[in-house]
Amino acid sequence: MSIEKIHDAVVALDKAKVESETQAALDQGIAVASILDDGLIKAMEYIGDQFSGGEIFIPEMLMAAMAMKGGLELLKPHLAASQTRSKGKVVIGTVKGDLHDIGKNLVAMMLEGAGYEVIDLGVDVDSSTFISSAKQNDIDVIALSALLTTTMPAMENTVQDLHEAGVSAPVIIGGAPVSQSFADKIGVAGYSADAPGAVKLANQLLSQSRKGQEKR
Ligand code: B1M
Repeated sequence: MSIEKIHDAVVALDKAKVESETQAALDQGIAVASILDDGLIKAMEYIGDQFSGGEIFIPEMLMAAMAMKGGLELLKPHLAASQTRSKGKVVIGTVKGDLHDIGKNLVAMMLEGAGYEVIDLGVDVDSSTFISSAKQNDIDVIALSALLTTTMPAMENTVQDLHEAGVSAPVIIGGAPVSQSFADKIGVAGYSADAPGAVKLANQLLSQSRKGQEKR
């Protein structure tokens, strides 16, 4: 069946096969939501678990993410047409002064693969850009990345500036020099050491905020 072939092609890190099998599934009239949930996203969850378990490493995860992105590109027009609702909106960027983007890109891809609408502000992003994007786009989660110890203060400043600007969306952080204790110190909603963990964090935060809204 095409869905299994899509799943297996992502796990095999084969972007061309993901694209051809996704196109075949679309041509067969298989539901877009099923291709996304049971094919691409399920495969990325498997990849994420393998990464967390130390069975695969960053190059494989990056290749899987790129393979999945190939399939996602084919689904995008259909997702818009069928008005499939996104899980939520995340704005992501690497903080001011920091040009590293490979990990941030991985997090963005994994979030997209998990069903989020991701606004990627790129690298060297100042706090005012995060603030305006969060305000203009009704953002659910703000994800900050830093790879340099020298840009950790920029992360802290961004969090302070968001707070002072009245942006209430939860902030999550990650990147090699960042830790849970730093997250606690700067008062953000969560820290993740890796991309699959960032997806889990976003899922948790959104389900908490929806439960809070239902109680009201
Ligand atoms: Co630079 N660099 N670099 N670098 N670079 C490091 C980070 C460094 C550790 C190398 C070293 O010295 N051993 C060091 C930092 C030392 C420190 O601060 N403690 C360093 C330095 C010093 C520098 C420069 C200052 C070098 C110089 O010019 N003298 C300079 C700074 C430029 C700047 O940013 N202003 C610089 C430049 C560069 C390049 C441009 C050459 C290039 C970046 C290319 C690019 O990104 N497009 C580069 C690279 C490639 C690296 C290393 C080798 C690899 C980083 C990487 O992509 N890792 C790095 C050494 C290393 O990490 N071993 C190094 C793979 C990536 C998938 O992992 O980004 O950690 P990572 O992402 C992970 C997690 O951290 C997490 O999930 C990802 C995947 O699971 N994560 C998040 C990341 N962001 C998240 C956000 C979240 C959640 C999780 O949101 C919630």
